[in-house]
Amino acid sequence: MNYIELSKEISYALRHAPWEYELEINEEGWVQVEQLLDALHKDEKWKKISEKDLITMIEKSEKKRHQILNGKIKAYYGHSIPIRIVKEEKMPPEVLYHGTARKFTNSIREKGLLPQSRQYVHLSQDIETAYRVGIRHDMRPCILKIDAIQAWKDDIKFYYGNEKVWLANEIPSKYIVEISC
Ligand code: HQG
Repeated sequence: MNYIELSKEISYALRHAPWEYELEINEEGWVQVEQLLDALHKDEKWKKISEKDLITMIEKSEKKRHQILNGKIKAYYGHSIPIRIVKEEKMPPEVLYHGTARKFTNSIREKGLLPQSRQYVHLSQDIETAYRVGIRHDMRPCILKIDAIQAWKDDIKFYYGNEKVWLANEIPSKYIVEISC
């Protein structure tokens, strides 16, 4: 079983295209596991997939991307679908990080961090996580340091993704206190 490929397909379905799989997704991003399995079974490749495989996929993943609870599955973050996924508002840690490409930094300095094609800006709990996010865009990524607690005190809302990932609607540039490339 190729769990990485399975995880990518499930992320695609839950974050970006539930309608392609005829999934009913609720406002927190939950989908019935049975519905997802039925959709996957239509593909020869995933014909034998069971809920147990989904659980193994989650256990084996190097990142916490999906959760299964009470017969439902959701993606913790990353959504781009038009229906707004409601996330839990939470006080952020003092500092958060964001890894990005060198070519984006001028625009980010000017406009702040914007969600672009996703519903939320994605922030990282630590520098190492931010580096891994950034390297997807640039082999020598830039790490932005965000004064999250000041932003929060100024009424910018933060939402919990998982223990490494925080979300925000946007981060105005005045809270980006350091950019190291
Ligand atoms: C950039 C993956 C120009 C932003 C990751 C980023 C993460 C701007 C890119 C999660 C900008 C969007 C999300 C502005 C932001 N001007 N560029 N004003 N504001 N940007 O992929 O945060 O492995 O949509 O810096 O690890 O890179 O899939 O977001 O470079 O956790 O589970 O616009 O997805 O998780 O890129 O990644 P993305 P992201 P998975």
